[in-house]
Amino acid sequence: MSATRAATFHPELITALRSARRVAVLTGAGVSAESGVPTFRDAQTGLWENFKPEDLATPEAFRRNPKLVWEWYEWRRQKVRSVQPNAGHRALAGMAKRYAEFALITQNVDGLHQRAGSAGVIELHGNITRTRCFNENIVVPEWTHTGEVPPLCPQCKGHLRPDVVWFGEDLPEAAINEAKRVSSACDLFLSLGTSSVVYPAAMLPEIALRTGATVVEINPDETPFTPNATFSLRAPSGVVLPDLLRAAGIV
Ligand code: BJW
Repeated sequence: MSATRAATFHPELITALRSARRVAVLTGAGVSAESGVPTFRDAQTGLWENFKPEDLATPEAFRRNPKLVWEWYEWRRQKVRSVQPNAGHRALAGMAKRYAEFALITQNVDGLHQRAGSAGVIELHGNITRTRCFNENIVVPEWTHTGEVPPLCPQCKGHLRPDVVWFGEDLPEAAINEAKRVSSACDLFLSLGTSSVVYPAAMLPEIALRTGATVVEINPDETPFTPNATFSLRAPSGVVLPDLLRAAGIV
């Protein structure tokens, strides 16, 4: 079966996977889609169909209506808790073991890479399972459940919020610096399941290209980055990534 599949991939792509020494991977919401997590721009279903993500994932939206924003994240937290990592997440965890230098950068806030066994994941946009104080900007692991929505910070009594990065907010400095470093030092870069429209994450494959890496995009749909990719595989990552790695003899 692998031999048949191998024929479907460009031989230079297989060679790039086999000869790479330093690999960087950027993932987006599409990688979790096959687990049943709605992608960011498809997330407006059910209760949330009347809201645009840009009206919910901003500090202004939280100031305007903290209850609405908290409840949107609570809905998403419950969704994430109810799903499992998929074959794409597991393929990346396996891939890490085969390269001397391997960095997994994610825009996802769902923690599914870690649950699939990936270590040292660079989280650019935070993690939905953590909570922080909106005023003090510190992670708050526990609070008293008084029924208040959003719950209140035990220290300052201000609102708690998810520990994620909203539009207009800075990314965690260590995470974005490390992401830029590994993107400029790699010889193979994979861009998986991202619409490539949100910056600064969208600049990472461009950095990798500029520094001479082979850049592979996997996405069922075309993105603004597609014309620049060295190879573009138009398919779901949970199917094509395991196939590709098997064809190259990586996993
Ligand atoms: C599959 C699939 C399958 C489906 N297999 N694939 C430079 C130029 C222009 C604007 C800016 C700029 N620099 C900064 C900005 C402003 C802004 C920005 O980028 N705006 C753009 C929208 C224009 N960026 C920021 O504000 C960032 N902060 C910042 O830069 O601070 C300094 C600064 C501020 C202001 C001005 C200038 C500088 C912060 C960005 C934070 C993003 N936060 C979010 C929310 C996180 C919390 C949460 O989850 O609620 O992060 S927004 C949302 O988008 C989320 C995602 O991580 C992110 C990326 O989305 P992603 O992952 O690509 O998902 P989708 O849904 O868009 O796409 C899914 C893809 O999967 C699709 O392509 C499908 O086809 C595909 N797919 N099934 C593979 N099975």
